[in-house]
Amino acid sequence: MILQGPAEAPRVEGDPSFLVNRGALCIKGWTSAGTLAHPERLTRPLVRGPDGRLVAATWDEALDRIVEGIRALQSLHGRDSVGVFGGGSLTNEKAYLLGKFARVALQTRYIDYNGRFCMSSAAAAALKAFGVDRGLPFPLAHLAGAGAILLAGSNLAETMPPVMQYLETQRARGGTLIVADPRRTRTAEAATLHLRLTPGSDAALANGLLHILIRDDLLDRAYIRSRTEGFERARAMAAAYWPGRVERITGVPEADLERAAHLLGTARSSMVLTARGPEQQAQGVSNTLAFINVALALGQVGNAFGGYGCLTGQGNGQGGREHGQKADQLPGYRRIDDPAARAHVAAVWGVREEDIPGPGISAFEMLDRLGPEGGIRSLLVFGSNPAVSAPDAGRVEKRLRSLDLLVVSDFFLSETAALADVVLPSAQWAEEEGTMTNLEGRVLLRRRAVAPPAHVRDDLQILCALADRLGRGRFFSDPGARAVFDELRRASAGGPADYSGITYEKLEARAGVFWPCPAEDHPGTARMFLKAFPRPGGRALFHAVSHLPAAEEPEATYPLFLTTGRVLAQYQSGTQTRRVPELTALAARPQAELHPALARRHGIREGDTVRVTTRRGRATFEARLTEAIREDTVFVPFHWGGEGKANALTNPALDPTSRMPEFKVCAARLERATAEIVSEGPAGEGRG
Ligand SMILES: Nc1nc2c(c(=O)[nH]1)N[C@H]1C(S)=C(S)[C@@H](COP(=O)(O)OP(=O)(O)OC[C@H]3O[C@@H](n4cnc5c(=O)[nH]c(N)nc54)[C@H](O)[C@@H]3O)O[C@H]1N2
Ligand SMILES: Nc1nc2c(c(=O)[nH]1)N[C@H]1C(S)=C(S)[C@@H](COP(=O)(O)OP(=O)(O)OC[C@H]3O[C@@H](n4cnc5c(=O)[nH]c(N)nc54)[C@H](O)[C@@H]3O)O[C@H]1N2
Ligand SMILES: [Mo]
Repeated sequence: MILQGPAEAPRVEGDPSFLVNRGALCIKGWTSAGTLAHPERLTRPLVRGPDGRLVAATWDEALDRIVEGIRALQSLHGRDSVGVFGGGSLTNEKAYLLGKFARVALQTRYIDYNGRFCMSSAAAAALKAFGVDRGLPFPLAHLAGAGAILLAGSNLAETMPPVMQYLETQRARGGTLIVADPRRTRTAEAATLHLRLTPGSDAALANGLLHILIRDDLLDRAYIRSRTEGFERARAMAAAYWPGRVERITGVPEADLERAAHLLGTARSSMVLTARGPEQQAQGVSNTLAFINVALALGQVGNAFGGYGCLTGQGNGQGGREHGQKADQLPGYRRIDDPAARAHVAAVWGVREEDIPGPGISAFEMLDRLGPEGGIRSLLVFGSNPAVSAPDAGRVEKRLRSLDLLVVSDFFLSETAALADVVLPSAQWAEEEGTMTNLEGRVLLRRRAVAPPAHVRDDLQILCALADRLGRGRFFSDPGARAVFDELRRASAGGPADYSGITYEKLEARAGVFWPCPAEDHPGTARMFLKAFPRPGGRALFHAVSHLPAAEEPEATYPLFLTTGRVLAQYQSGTQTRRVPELTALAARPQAELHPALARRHGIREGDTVRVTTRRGRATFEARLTEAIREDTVFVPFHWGGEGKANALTNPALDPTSRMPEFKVCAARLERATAEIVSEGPAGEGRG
């Protein structure tokens, strides 16, 4: 992206020479300057006064308040009484420094981040199957060369519009696209074949595809023999997923299943891509593994214009999951319980290995332990808005309110910041230098284009100032992003995500560098798995996966499936996009997508206010009638707080491995709301 014009009215344009998007931006990209000089921008620290209101304060007052609070809590309740919550929109430098801040300055084990709600299932599955997690192990542009693509639970026409150009080219070259989604999305409309599966039935669908590939001998047996292990167990499992049974579980007609398997099995190359649809489930890791099995059986992983990839969501959703803001992780994608990793990172940090805390707990588990009962009495939030985006958000909001000290760094007063004791105004994207690692594993340099408003600091400065006041300043000098990156390079050296050969100079000279890049004269690794997998023995591993029902299935009181996700013109918890007029003009209110037949049964017409209730809470939406959705399913976006907060409804059932919540499936009841019901009170208050 290129920013032009004076800081007051910068203009954002795509860069046609940039290899990832070839200049294409989505509407949120070209309106993104709207958040820079916005009238609601936070420009002073805010501190909660004795009367309970947030009032402007100096940086000294705000930082002192935080440090006094932390010291008091830690001396009374121990170091683990303070937790840290990060995000995948932070630069690599910030994510790295936040992890170090938690372990070295606060010396707490409790740190996790919003990527737990996003990438954790795909990450865990890729680690199990391939030994490493790099979202796309090949450049995005390779989609255009694929013979067949299976896109499972991704609506990239709305969530990553610039990618559509590659799918269009792929189709123009005779390629085919299969989309598995309970809704006929804009993405599904562009597909050769749409599999409109029942929410939560992905593992059955993938096993059904594997069954047909085996039955009809569409496998790559030489590849399976030479490059994989565990196939026999997966084959035995798939034997139980004959098409008729899979049709009963998934609702996908047998004929469509057969056609999908044959499109994949006979194409010149094939790709299987997953996104949050199958991943954000209590069976998210199994679902992803079942799709990986399909790509392995087709002999495609490591093949040109084929393979498996997950479509990472946030701007730095990849780098954000590599450098230590995850509870069990140290920089370079190292494990915090690995003695060698600890020793390496301790040496870079200049601390004793035994002083690095052990693993903490996952995002939702940590949020659920906030307050006196759970023992985490203070939380520092950098780059997330969990009051809106966490599952069972009513419960999470109660926990946030029970904290002794909540600190939020943000550039707007998000719903979470509005609950805080101290709010720190931070710089945003165009105002600071740093690196981001995109969905392809390509490390990119984000240049500073404009100066932040007066009195606003960036997160690196904030963390260093806090560390200094905590008496740990010698580990956190404030040398700026470039120096933090150089330290990150050393900390990542030799780890799975090795950045040691990447420098700012190299990033300035090129359109990014792919990791692993273990030496300065190394070109980076655009394509992975060409010859081997980073697993013992060098082979990829099949997993025998069975379909298990969703944690909560429809029954008499809650007879419908509820699923949640995104719309084009809003982003995440909406803190940024709900403030941009061009975007709110397109998506002003949260709408519930209902099939006309379902709406008729409930006496609901287009535009009516409807109430959706689950075991956790209720929320109200404007009805949008569409035949694109299954009759048994309601879809709501999660970009709003207040009465239209989708996460007042969602189920925090967690995947046993990734600890990913089940955002994509729960059981719900639908009613037409009367005016009285709408004005009854904030959503999520009524607990069913
Ligand atoms: N406009 C916009 N774009 C975004 C974002 C945004 O907030 N707004 N956020 C970014 C981020 S962080 C992310 S993670 C990505 C997410 O990108 P996507 O994964 O494309 O987005 P979602 O809308 O969450 O979910 C994708 C699809 O999963 C389907 N789905 C629901 N339940 C199931 C199921 O059980 N199985 C299957 N197979 N599919 C199911 C939904 O109908 C939906 O169409 O988008 C990124 N891009
Ligand atoms: N129901 C439901 N819930 C979901 C999902 C779903 O599909 N359904 N998807 C989940 C997914 S995939 C994700 S990624 C999460 C996202 O959920 P959140 O983490 O809540 O997402 P954002 O709205 O991006 O929140 C980022 C906040 O940090 C601020 N911010 C951005 N950049 C910076 C920075 O550099 N520094 C600081 N200090 N602040 C910054 C923004 O203004 C914003 O307030 O939501 C999850 N929740
Ligand atoms: Mo995400």
